[in-house]
Amino acid sequence: MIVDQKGLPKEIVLKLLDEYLQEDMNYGFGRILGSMCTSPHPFAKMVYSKSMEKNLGDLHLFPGTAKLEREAISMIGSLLSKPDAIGYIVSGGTEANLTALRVARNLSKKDRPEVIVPKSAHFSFDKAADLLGLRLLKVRLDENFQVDIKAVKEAITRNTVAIVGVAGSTELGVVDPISDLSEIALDRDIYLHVDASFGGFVLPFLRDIGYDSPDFDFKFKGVCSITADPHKMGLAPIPAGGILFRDSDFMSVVGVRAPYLSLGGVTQHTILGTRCGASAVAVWALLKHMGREGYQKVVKRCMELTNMVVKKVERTKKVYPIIKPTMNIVGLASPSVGPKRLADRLKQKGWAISFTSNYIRLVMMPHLKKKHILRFLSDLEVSL
Ligand code: 0PR
Repeated sequence: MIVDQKGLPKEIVLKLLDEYLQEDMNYGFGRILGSMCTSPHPFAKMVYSKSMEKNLGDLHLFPGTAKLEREAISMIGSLLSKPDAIGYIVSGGTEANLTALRVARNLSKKDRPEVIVPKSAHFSFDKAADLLGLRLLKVRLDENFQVDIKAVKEAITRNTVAIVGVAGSTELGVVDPISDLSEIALDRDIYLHVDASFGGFVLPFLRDIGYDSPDFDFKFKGVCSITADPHKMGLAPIPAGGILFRDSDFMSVVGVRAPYLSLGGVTQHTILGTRCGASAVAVWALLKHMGREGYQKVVKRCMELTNMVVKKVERTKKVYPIIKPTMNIVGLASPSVGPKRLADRLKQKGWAISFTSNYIRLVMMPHLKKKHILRFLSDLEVSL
């Protein structure tokens, strides 16, 4: 395809666009059960679309947006027991995890840096390891799919620069024993990063509404940084990830001077230069508009759907949850039909779900309603 010499009228371009975009799935149809993203909140979309020229890479042009980013981080920090946390609204969990490991590596000044992650860690850590020249040690999980603490201790060497704990694993929503990891980190003086990319906007509200939700955040003194992404359960438009650090000292090892920017230059601590200010503006506006109560309601609804799935599948006797869900993610094993075959059959019926080698995986996101899940469960039953 080439760029035409003469441009096309907007109506024609829009028609052409539609031909492509109608191939995409739509959250509103209630058929997407395998995604950690959802339809952004309409208010956030409105605010975002008004702020698209904002560039957080040039703070002197956009000091108001910079202030909003700081406040957005402080509000997320308040959900994670640290309103004075320092951090950035980044492009997503991948960049957030990369940023954290960059800080950990630079702090340690080791020649052959190693990072310990649970086997359940998201593949963004493989990317970070590749980019940062880290050796990644993936340690086993216990019978609850949490990282095995003994295995973490055994994996520590004099080259260890960081330990990672996951608070809401991608596949099953499991929370690692962050309290134990924190103790190890403090004891051995090792950086601890918590990936709450998904759980960061679920776990604080689960506790509020009376669920027995595990502690995972800055409450534990060993936790140096946390990933918590607004573009997952935070209802923010993509891209919006969150990286938060316990204090500003951590930033000193990743500062890069941009000498020509503004009067006398500035120091950037982020990986990206030009950064999406609209994301920070939208996250700020959403947190203000939703309040804790707004998110509590969202999480409550998602958990009601999750509990409904667990209850109904138990009756079929042909499918069962791999573990009791901690949050709104369910792994379902189906001994009579393998997960791939089952996922294929469900796909034929119009459902978008993901699967692993042992189970199909459902993520009960805010775009789903009870009627969608009931329809899914009846399709599931005839697919077994
Ligand atoms: N950490 C955890 C625990 C994650 O689950 C994810 C993404 C990341 C980090 C990386 O975040 P970004 O994708 O924002 O960089 N987890 C989802 C997954 O891999 C991402 C996703 C979301 C995939 C929506 C598909 C989809 O439709 O499943």
